Amino acid sequence: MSYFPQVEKIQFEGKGTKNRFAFRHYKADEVVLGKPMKEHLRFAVAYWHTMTQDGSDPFGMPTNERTWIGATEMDTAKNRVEAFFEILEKLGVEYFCFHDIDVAPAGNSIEEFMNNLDEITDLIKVKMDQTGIKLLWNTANMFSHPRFNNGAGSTNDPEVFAYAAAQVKKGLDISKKLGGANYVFWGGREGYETLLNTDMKFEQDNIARLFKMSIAYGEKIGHKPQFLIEPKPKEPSKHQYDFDAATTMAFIKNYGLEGDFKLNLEANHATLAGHTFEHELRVAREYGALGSIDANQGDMLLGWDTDEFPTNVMDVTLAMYEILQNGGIAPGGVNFDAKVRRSSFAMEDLILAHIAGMDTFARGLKVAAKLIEDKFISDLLAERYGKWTNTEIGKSILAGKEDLESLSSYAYKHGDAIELESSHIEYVKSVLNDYVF
Ligand code: XUL
Ligand code: CO
Repeated sequence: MSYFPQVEKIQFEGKGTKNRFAFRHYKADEVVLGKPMKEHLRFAVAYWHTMTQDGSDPFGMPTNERTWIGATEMDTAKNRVEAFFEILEKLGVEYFCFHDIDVAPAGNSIEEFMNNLDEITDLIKVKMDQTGIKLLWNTANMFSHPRFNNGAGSTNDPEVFAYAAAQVKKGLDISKKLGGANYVFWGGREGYETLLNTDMKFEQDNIARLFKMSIAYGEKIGHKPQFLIEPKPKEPSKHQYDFDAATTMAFIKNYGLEGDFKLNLEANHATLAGHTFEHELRVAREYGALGSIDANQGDMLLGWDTDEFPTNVMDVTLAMYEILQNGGIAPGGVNFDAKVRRSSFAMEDLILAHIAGMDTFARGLKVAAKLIEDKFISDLLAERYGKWTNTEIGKSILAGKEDLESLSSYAYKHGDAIELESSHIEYVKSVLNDYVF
């Protein structure tokens, strides 16, 4: 049976099309900088927003019309698998991501939960084999259930830690079964409410302990996904330990995890941390730790994680520039960790929202590629830092030939003759506008 009988497979029709169910910019096989768009972008659909989100908010009841709700929770879970793969196939998206709890009901015991997971992921595997669609990453939801109210890896209760470990073990077993390319840890409750009752070092040591157990178990079962930590500064925790890319890199290095762990960066998490998305991508890229991205956008006027579908071409262009400069993000990808607005409650909005996100990324990719071809940004850098390579003093400092005394003599001799150059930032931004619009 079809859940979207009115929707055909989405085709590229170009900018002028009046067909809402068509790509205006995303052409999977169009070659950009020597690679087809689909290889640059490696789009993934997120199970939690697309299949389980009901449109409710703290002030209102569910709004979403969803035709896959069945007689029992397991019926619903099975229907969702069918509907999910129909969405992926119709969009031409080749990857997906999920939390354990998104795909299978928790049941009344850990055994029931794990059995449900086995049954549903077997079904998912059949669909993957039939369609060639692949698992970008899975993860364990260690933040929704009340047992995790004081964290999972960072909990004050070793029994909760053991439960979290059981979920991660199962997550890795599933990752192996489905050939997952990455495995994500997002520590929604790995943080604190007040420092008054918190042993910060002990909690972070324990998070690292859980990560090391995960690396060891992956090695034991012969399955080595790229492990990813997803930073976020807050929400639901007041303070999350993996605050942003730089803080998370300090954690990774502090615990010697850099061989196995990279970052999964999310646009709305970046802005919640007071950074642009491109800042977070740049930090990770410079550490050689840019693993994957969660594509969405926040709202300037709201202070929380609104997880909107990305439609801002300027922001996405700057993000895609970082990704291209990184040489791509495979085995990571572009996962739409994004949800339709409460008032976009129709089934078809799920398709339209992904088309909007995919078209925005296609445009961002093409503009970023043009910026690289034209050397727009590299020329700016070469000019701005030019004095380091085209003056004697610049060359001499970089060659390690100077010290404080020699530079002090130089400054005394030349000090007041420094010729400063304007950065012409407004002009630069105006030219960037010409690329984007
Ligand atoms: C929450 C968030 C998560 C992670 C996976 O803000 O982004 O959905 O992506 O746990
Ligand atoms: Co996310």
